[in-house]
Amino acid sequence: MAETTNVDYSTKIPNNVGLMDDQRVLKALEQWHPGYIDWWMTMGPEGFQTSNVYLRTAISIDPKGWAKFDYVKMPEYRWGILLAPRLDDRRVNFGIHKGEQAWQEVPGEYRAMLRRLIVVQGDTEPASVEQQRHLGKTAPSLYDMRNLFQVNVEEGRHLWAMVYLLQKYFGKDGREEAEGLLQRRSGDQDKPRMLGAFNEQTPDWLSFFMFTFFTDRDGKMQLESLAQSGFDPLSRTCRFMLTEEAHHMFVGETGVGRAIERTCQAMKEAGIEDANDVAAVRKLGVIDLPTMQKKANLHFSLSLDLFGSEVSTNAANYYTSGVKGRFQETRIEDDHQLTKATYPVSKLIDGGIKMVDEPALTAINMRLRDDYVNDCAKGVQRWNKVIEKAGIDFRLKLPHVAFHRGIGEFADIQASPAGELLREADWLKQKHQWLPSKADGDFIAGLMAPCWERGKFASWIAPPRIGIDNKPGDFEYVKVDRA
Ligand code: BYC
Repeated sequence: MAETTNVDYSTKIPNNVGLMDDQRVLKALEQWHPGYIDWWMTMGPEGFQTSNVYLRTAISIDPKGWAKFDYVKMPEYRWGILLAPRLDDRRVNFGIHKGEQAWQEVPGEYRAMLRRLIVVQGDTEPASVEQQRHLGKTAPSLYDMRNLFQVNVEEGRHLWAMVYLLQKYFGKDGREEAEGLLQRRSGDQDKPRMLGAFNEQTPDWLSFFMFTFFTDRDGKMQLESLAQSGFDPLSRTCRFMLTEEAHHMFVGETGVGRAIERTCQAMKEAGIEDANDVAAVRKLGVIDLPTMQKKANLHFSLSLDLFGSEVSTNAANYYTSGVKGRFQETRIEDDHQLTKATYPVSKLIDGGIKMVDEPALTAINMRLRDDYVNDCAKGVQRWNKVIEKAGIDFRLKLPHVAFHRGIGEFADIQASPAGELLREADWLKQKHQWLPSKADGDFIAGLMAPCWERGKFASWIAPPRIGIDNKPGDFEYVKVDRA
């Protein structure tokens, strides 16, 4: 079966890449499969592997009807390999190869670079499943539990997507890398996941929602950039992943939005006007807005680190070679080679933060980060609308890009959320005003009581406006197997 819009379910691994006719890759993937299932059973959602979950599965790559919803036990989810349709006469759209036919095979000189990018991308997918594996037990509703598991199975599918590319295009080293992706573990001392944010914990549901809002949005930006790649199979893979990614950010944005809505509602009912009266608000069994701000500060800053250094020769090389582009590359009006262009970069100069023009090529990471910050800011505005509508005098704000950074220009300094540079001692004195403290974490943990009755929601979160797949409010999204 050749590459099609519909997915072939006759092989063990559903796909639209003609695996039946590609026995070498089919065998390699079938050999990788048991290790993957083993990983899923040990590192996937803990305690829910035998429950029936109302999940969407990709059955086509037709944008109008690509998924179907049904009850599935997660280990039986059909993780498939799906690439967006091949575009007629697609070209390399940037860099020194601009205008050439897009590559259907890996160019020898870019092999190491492409492999590295695919492995880094692949590594984040299982990492996030590992980070979230305990959350099912404290789900604030069956609706939220289902969304968590949907995100998890799709991250699993995204791992498959990268493993397919490794197995098909990178021979022996591809196979070794595919194994490595099942060996590393989030937060492990000896074999950690590759990028910083993916070794942090996701201890509670507010963190999960912040993660899917902020960190999955980095995923969106990176996938958009890789979707521009001159290496066509990578581009097509990322284009299809982006369809699924949209739901993950929806889960994050509406999750935080619903927590905010519930807090504002409880404050109004109790007649509390001062959002900063944390003790009074917490007594209502909801999460106070200042704590939400701290969580946002944490997840935003960790996610900024995922863009690498502001000035990066790696990024310039990826771009010049045509392997990784900019966000919405083809919509940008310039020469798409950037040999003479500059881009303003925020830098630390003479003890202050200043904007400096750098060659646009080396500033590719900075530009993508700017696009990301703008995208985040729009979501924060939507959260603020909820607070404003409730008539509460409080607004959430993204912290300065220099705040709490571990990678890049600001990794070695400390700055306040307003971007004011601080001495170490002042930072240590004040950091718990800006980042969640142990006490904040304990308070949130105390609220994380499971709420698994159909149509019911935990005290701290409002119900969604509409159900998944238009299901009614009391729909049993997960049939929890308590055996
Ligand atoms: N942690 O030149 P530099 C997602 C390393 S999320 C640790 O500044 P470059 C998802 C870097 O590797 C999206 N190390 O950076 C979300 C390099 O090491 P080497 C994932 C880091 O290379 C939620 C050195 O520092 N996809 O999909 O321009 C749930 C200097 O690097 C970090 C991608 O990231 C870090 N944060 O850019 C599930 C796309 N940052 O080479 C999924 C693929 C940098 O000297 N990756 N380093 O040993 C890339 O495009 C690039 O590798 C990066 C780094 C943007 C990550």
